Amino acid sequence: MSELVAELASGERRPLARLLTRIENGDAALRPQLQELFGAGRGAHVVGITGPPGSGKSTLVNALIGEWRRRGRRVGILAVDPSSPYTRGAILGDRIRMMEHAADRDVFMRSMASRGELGGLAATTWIAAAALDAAGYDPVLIETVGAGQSEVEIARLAETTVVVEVPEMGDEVQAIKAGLLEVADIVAVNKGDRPGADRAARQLRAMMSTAGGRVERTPPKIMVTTATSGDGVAELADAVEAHREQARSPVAARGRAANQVRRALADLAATRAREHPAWDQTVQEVADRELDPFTAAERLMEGVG
Ligand SMILES: Nc1nc2c(ncn2[C@@H]2O[C@H](COP(=O)(O)OP(=O)(O)OP(=O)(O)O)[C@@H](O)[C@H]2O)c(=O)[nH]1
Ligand SMILES: [Mg+2]
Repeated sequence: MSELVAELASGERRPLARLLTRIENGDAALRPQLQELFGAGRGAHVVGITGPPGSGKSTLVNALIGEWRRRGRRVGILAVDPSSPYTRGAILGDRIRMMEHAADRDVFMRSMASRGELGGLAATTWIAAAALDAAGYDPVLIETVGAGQSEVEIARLAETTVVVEVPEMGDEVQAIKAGLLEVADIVAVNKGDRPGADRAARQLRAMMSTAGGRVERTPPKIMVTTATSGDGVAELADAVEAHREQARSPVAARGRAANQVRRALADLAATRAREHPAWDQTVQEVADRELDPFTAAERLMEGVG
């Protein structure tokens, strides 16, 4: 066993924190160790928590941590912020909300921002999840702030994805349906203490059961939670655990693996193309409309294998 894996297995926090910093910084020296890092995984359940800003994701994560601690689990949390300089405040807020568990040695919380030049935030996140797994945390929760494309992508990497919504969805529903709900395994209609939560849940259920083009997918489970009081949180934890087996079916595992390889391939190709001696020249030719972007990409792919 290498030093890296042995350190993680020791259960000490400092080596894990150091490793996460290296992952976040895209430290190229880590690349040869990734095989070993992934091999050291203990099979943690990786759970994505996503949804629109302010829907209560962090509050719900905090409540879920409490629930899983009562069940004797060690919980790892990655709070991922794709637009970090912009939402520093949100992350600070997350920290404060999860402060309740700050002194708990069996809870490891870390905020991740996009800094790495090697691999995008999605890749960085799943490598970080592998590190938490190797360190013995299970489940590993990934909270993503916001509701854009990068969040959807990060959600796709998780084995189980919980989308946190609020009752007052109104006309947004159609727009949201196209994006986030597509990746949801479970939808938590949070702020269940507000009027209309049960109605919103019923509407979602009706909508999801008639949504076309998703025959190969089981419709998501729709639940109502109140993160602030804890109502529905144990049921949500149960639903997440129940989904674990489904997430590990050969078909689901293969789909996830394909996404990961595709993502890694795109990152790798982009990085290598930027190192290509013809990069500057080629980009300029595209800017000058002498070359189309596809031919340019093909040129830059030559000899990068
Ligand atoms: N009434 C009510 N308020 C809630 C509930 N859950 C969360 N909130 C409140 O909603 C606000 C936003 O909660 P957060 O947990 O920060 O939401 P978030 O989705 O993590 O927000 P971002 O990370 O900024 O996207 C806070 O003021 C919470 O106290 C709930 O179940 N009921
Ligand atoms: Mg949050």
